[in-house]
Amino acid sequence: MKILILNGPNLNMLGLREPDIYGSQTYDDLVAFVQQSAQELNLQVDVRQSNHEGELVTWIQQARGTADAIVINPAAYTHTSVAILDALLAVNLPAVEVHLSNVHAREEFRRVSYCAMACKQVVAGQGIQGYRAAMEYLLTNQ
Ligand code: CA2
Repeated sequence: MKILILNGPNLNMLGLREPDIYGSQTYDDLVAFVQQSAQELNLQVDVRQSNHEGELVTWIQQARGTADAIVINPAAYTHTSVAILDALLAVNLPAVEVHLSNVHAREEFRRVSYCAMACKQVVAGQGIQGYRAAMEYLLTNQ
């Protein structure tokens, strides 16, 4: 099983600020953890990060025919992007949304997710472990 793992804006800044909310691990640590987990679960992963909404949309479109599922942390675009929602609906691949923090217990605007409308599951508040939980979910719900 091939999973495209997408990360949205500012996640490349992980570990540099707000460790109380997002943890002290860096984006490189996140990638290493995801790759290690994928190896253990016998999955193939392609892990990417972009600060640009259109680039994320293009990568989702390209997943059609090249990936079996998508794990996405759309970061701030979670709460604003109909374009990412539409791309996920268009490719119609099983998708899981991940958030490092518990978005349900933060500001009101973080409780709204457009992307979740196209996802089978939302994992929030588990830090980088949430990416592994999302991969496990997709493995057992193919
Ligand atoms: O909890 C999550 O994973 C979020 O997707 C992270 C986004 C935030 O906008 C979402 O509401 C929840 C923010 C990612 C930026 O992360 C930072 C990293 C270092 C310093 C500041 C922000």
